[in-house]
Amino acid sequence: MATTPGSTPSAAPKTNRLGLAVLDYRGGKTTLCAGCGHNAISERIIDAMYEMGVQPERVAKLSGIGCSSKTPAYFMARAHSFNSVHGRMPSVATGAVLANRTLMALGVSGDGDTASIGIGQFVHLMRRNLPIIYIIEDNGVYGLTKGQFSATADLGSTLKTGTVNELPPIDTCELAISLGATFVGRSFSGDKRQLHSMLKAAISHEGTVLLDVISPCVTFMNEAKERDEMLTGVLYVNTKAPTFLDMLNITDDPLATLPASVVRPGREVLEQVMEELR
Ligand SMILES: Cc1ncc(C[n+]2csc(CCOP(=O)(O)OP(=O)(O)O)c2C)c(N)n1
Ligand code: SF4
Ligand SMILES: [Mg+2]
Repeated sequence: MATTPGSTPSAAPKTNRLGLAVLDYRGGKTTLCAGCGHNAISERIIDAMYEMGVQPERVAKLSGIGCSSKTPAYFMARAHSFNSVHGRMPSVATGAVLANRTLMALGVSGDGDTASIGIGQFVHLMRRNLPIIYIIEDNGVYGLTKGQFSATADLGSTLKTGTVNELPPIDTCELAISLGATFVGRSFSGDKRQLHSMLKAAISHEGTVLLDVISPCVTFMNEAKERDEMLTGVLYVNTKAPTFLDMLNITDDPLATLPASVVRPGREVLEQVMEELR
């Protein structure tokens, strides 16, 4: 290492097993409110991916619409990214993973994106055991559209405006377990240690991971939950279930790399199909 005479050599940056520094896992500067829980979750994702030595270019970040769904722009700039339509991330993620199983899918969604407009797509994703880490950044409100209650808001929780929620919440973890997700957990954006460990475990899991992360919206919500009232941690794990890729016997190679001779049926096959339809 080159040093100026009289100066002490500066320490080389710490790197992971790929020789990458934590800087290689960072993204753009956040535009979310100061103190938003979602920012803390992005930080934990950066740390966990760095420590696990995940190649950023192997990751596909997928999201819907919402403050939470904007966050993939704030971590892992070197990864692939697809910001989809409100509540429609699961179908985009399914297509991406089926087309290229070498990708590690990381879905980031909100409670509105998942449990309100997106509930139909969410339930079908959870029952397929598609390999994906699906994070719900759960604040009980539609933060991006200025704080309407979502379907996960606690009964009796209040907005800063004083409006009280009178509907019972959907428990996304309970739903995911009942539908067949194979790694289900709940954490809190402010619990650095727990969330960090759960993300690292999630990265190692093969199958659908659902992490519901309580993530306060400091701008619109008066928090009804407090950390001590919530049961957090990994709630369910099943490492034996076949993944959707196994069930469909999906080839190891990305579909886009397969030659026409493999993906296009020959004339005889087409003639046989036509014959069967006659
Ligand atoms: C089809 C459609 N309907 C409604 C909207 C308006 N909209 C944008 S974000 C959002 C809710 C986001 O809430 P959530 O997923 O909880 O994310 P947060 O902002 O709280 O992180 C809504 C209703 C939209 N963009 N598209
Ligand atoms: S409005 Fe709420 S959810 Fe959106 S960035 Fe601000 S604090 Fe976060
Ligand atoms: Mg929300």
